[in-house]
Amino acid sequence: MRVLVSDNISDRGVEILKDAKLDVDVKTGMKPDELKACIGQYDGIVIRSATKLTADVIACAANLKVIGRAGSGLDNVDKAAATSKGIVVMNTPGGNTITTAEHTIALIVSLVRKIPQATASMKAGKWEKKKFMGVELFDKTLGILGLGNIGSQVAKRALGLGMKAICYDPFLNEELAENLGIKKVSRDELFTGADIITVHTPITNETRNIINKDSIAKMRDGVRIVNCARGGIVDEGALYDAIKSGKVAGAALDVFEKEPPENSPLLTLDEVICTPHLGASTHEAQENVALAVAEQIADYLVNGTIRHAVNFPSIPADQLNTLKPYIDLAEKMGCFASYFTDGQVKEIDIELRGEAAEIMDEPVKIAAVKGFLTPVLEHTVNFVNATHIAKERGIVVKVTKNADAGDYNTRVDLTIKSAEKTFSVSGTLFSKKNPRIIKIDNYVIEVVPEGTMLYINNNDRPGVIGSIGMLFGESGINIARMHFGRETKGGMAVSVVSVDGGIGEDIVQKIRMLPNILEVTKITMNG
Ligand code: 9EZ
Repeated sequence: MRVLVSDNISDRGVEILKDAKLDVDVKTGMKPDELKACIGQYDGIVIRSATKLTADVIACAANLKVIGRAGSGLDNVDKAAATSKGIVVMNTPGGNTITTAEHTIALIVSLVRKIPQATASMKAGKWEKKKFMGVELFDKTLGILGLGNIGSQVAKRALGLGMKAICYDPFLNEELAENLGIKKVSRDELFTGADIITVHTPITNETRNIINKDSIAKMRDGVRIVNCARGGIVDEGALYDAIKSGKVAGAALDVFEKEPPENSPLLTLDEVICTPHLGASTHEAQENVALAVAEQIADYLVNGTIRHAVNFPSIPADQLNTLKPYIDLAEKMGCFASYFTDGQVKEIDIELRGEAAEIMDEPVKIAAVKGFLTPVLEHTVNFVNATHIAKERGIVVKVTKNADAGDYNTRVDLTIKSAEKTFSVSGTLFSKKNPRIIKIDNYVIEVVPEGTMLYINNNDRPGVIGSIGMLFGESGINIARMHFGRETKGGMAVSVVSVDGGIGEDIVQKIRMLPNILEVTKITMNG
C-alpha cells in the first residue's frame, strides 16, 4: 500500500511508515492540481497544515483510506467529504500537549514582566526602567477555561509558580481537577475571580467568542487574557476595546481569527504580546506528532486499528475484546435484516439488553447500520461512512438500552421500519463471543449467521423439510446447518438452511415450487 507525505514531517515518521512495509513518497509543496493528479494512487496521506484537502481534492482520491494530520488542527481538511467517502481522518492530539502548555506559561511570564516590549525598547537603544514595571505571579489566580490535556498541564505549571488555579469546563474530569489541586468554579466565577484568564478549549459554537464584551465586563479590572488555543475563542474587537478602555491590562495571543492577521488593530497596542501560532513549534513536539501519525497510519492500513480518528469513535483497548463480538453480531443482524425490508426505510432501532446495555453503544450502532446498508447499496459502505449515508438517506437510527434481557444474559434487538412494514431480528452471544440469531419476527429460532443461507417460510406439515433436503441432495449441495422455528403447531414455520458454498438461483426457484413453501429468501452474509 502507498502513502503520500505531502507536508514536511520529521524523518523518523517516514522511517516508521517504511518499516511497516508501506511504499512512501515524500512530495511537499505541491500545487492543488499536482496533488489532484497524484492523490488517486495513494491509500494514505500524511499532512500538517499546508496541504489543503478540499472536497475537490478528496473527490480525486479514489483509493484513499486514511488522512493523518501530524498535529491537532484539521481546518485544512474537508471532514464531511472524507467521511462520506469512508476515509478515516486522524490527528495526534497528545503529541504537542507539553509544548503548548510551556508556550502558554512562557507567554504568561512574558506578559506580566513585559519582556517582549523591553527587548524591543533596548534594541532601539533605550533603557526604560520605569516603563516596564511588572507584577508578580505569586499568589495571583489563574483562570483556566477548558481543563483538558493542555489546560491541566498549564495548571500544574502555574501551581509550581505559586499561583492559585481555578477552572471551568463543562466536560470536567472532577477527579483530575481535585488531584491537581485546582478549584472548580462556574463560568461566571471564573470570569470574576481570575487575575489572568487562559483558554484551552477547542473552537465550537459554545466557545466561539466566549471571551467577549459581556464576559470581559464581569472580569476584574486589570485582568490579563491569554489565548494559545484557537483563533476566535477571544473576540478580537471586544479585546481591543477593553484594552483601550483600560479594563484589560494586557493580552498574549498565539492564535488569531485570521492567520496571519491582516492589519489587526490589536497588534498596534503596547499591551499586546504575540507569537505567530508557535504553540506546537518545538523540535520535540514535531518529532512526537510525526511518530504518532506514522504509527497510527501504519496501524490502520496494516492492522485496521483506528486511533484518534475525528470521524470514528475510539474504542479504548480494554474494551475492544468485549466489544468486538457485539460489533460482529450487530453487523450480521443488520445484513440479515436488509434481506427482509421493502420500500423506503425510515428507521433503524437497536435495543441493547442485559449485558449489552453496559457496553459502548456507538460502534455497535455503526456496525448494525453498516451491515444493513452493505447489501443494498453499490456504494462502498464502511464503519466511517455508514451513519453518514443513513442520514443522507433520511434513515433515523436509534439506540435504546434495557437492563432486562429476558431468558438471555445479553441480547440485541434490531428493528427496521419502512413505510410498508416493520421487521425485527434478535441476536445474542454464546460464550460471550459466538453470534446467534435467536428470533426472526415472531419466530423463535437459533441461527448461526454465516456464509450463504436460505430463509424458507413454509406451512408446518410433514414432509416439507424432507423435500427441501432431497432437492439439495439431488443438486449436490451439502447442508452445513439447518435451523427450525414455528409459531404454533401446524401453523407457519421457518427453516434457515446454511450450505457449504453458494446456492444458484435455479435451486432457489425449484424450492419455491415445492408444496407448502410460501417464501424463500437467499441471504449472503457480508464479508
Ligand atoms: C466549553 C469548553 C470548555 C469545552 C471543552 C471541550 C468541547 N469542549 N468544550 C466552554 N472539550 C470551557 C467552556
